[in-house]
Amino acid sequence: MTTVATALVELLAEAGVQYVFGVPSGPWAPYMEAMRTGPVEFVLVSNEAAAGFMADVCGRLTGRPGACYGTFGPGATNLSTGVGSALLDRSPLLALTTEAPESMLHRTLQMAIDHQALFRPLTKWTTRMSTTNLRQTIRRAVQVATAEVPGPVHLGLPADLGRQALPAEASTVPMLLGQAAAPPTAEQLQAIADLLRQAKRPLLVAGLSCLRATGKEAWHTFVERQQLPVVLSPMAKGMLREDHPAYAGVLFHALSDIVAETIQEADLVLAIGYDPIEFNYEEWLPAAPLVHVDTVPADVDASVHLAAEVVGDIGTVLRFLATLPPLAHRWDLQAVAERRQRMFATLTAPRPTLAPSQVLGAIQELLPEDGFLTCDVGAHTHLIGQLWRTAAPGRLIMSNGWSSMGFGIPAALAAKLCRPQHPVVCVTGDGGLLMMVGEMATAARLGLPIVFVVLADRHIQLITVKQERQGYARYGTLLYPPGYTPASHYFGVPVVTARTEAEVHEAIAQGLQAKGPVVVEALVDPAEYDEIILRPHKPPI
Ligand SMILES: Cc1ncc(C[n+]2csc(CCOP(=O)(O)OP(=O)(O)O)c2C)c(N)n1
Repeated sequence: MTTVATALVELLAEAGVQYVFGVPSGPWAPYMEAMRTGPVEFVLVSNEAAAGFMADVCGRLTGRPGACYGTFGPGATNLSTGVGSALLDRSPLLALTTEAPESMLHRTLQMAIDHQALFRPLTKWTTRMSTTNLRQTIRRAVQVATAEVPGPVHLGLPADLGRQALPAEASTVPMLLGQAAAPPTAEQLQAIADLLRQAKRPLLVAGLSCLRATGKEAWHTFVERQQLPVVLSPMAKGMLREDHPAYAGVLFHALSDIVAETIQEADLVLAIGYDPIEFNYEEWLPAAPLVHVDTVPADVDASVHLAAEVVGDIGTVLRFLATLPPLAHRWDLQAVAERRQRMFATLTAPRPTLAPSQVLGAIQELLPEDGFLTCDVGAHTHLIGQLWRTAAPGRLIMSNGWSSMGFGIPAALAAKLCRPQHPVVCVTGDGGLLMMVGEMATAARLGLPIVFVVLADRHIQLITVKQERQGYARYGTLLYPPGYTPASHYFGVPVVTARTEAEVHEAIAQGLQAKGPVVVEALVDPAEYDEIILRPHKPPI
């Protein structure tokens, strides 16, 4: 007999789902059994928020929906933190939760809240499953989750559904991954070419949507031929190497005032795949017209002069741009190079005490180019966003749309599960570690060889910097009392404490050779953050 549980697991496998992450409950037992004997693996985590983050990262890396599970009420609310990441960082995801059975739907019930209401603002679609709609609902959910702009779908499973027999369905929606956006018209493409030709200093800006687009080779052809300065959003890192002559820097992150010097010289901004979820246009655009190319319209206020908007398939636009003959622009690439050098020199200036930039330098030296770096959210993210050299799009995994602390550790677990052949390093602040230290048990149990580098400065440092910039005293930001020494292991994951650059280097080198997870706790002095992060993105008006 086909039950709902066995059919659901088969449908997930058909959609390309390899893992379901979560914390089980009684009503989920039939699904666990279907996974134990079936084609999808269940991965127990310590907190459902991690399950959501892991599903998000699997979605990003595979283009197939990631999947996660949480039980009634608190399971679902925990899960919702990770589901929000898939929404604002744009990953296809299926969030499964146990809901009240039909008979108890409007009754008082232990743990139960309205999951449909909970997930409505966090998803592209939320619905409740039944035996009559299961197959077509899952197929439709996969289509919705993977269609541009990708995101999460919530599927509520009534508690008594799993063991029920599933009748055959006559007609079903096909299992299609989301369709690409429609190609733009020839007139729209020509309008971009005309504006580029008329401009003297057109600036190229690549954003998060580029990661999902085809046409990356065409993009490189275009950049090589035109040699126009390129600015990236943090999540688009890897679209151009940081040592490329046209590379001008990353928006929003450390020393963005130096990047702004180039931005301010532009007389046209061609923003490709730019998703304002990372940083609103008005925050950084110069007083110049904007050309917006994305799968959705630009979200701008009245201060922005939108000269052209091309809503559709980004790859088609990139392939068109690659055909343009060289433009006669007036950019001073020497000045761009000088700013780039100044920026990197400032970010790596020698420091008397162990600085986060030195720890990053050691990782950069030791992590091969095919490796993945995941990072958490904090002052260190601002440093990584500008300093880290990213070999290819997607190799630096961060959350800049949702920007949730606690993202980095589960992201690393998911990266290693989805890309077992590639080395994976995670960088997190100590605040982020505290949020997700339970997942060390998951890493240990799965035996995943990941190096977790903790930048231990004993504070939630980004907030101390913000307090000081606003003229307030430090308050409520100290994590540990003075005299803190790291533990020797977290749930069986060995911890190596590093106090100098040489110790950091040695510990990471050893960690990358290890057969299982390792934590390197680098006792850093966060002083450098004060000078390099949260810089102005525009000159004062
Ligand atoms: C879930 C969540 N809570 C709070 C914040 C606000 N926040 C952003 S960064 C930060 C501090 C992070 O501290 P830590 O992990 O130690 O990293 P550091 O800033 O020291 O690099 C906080 C509290 C957030 N982004 N996400």
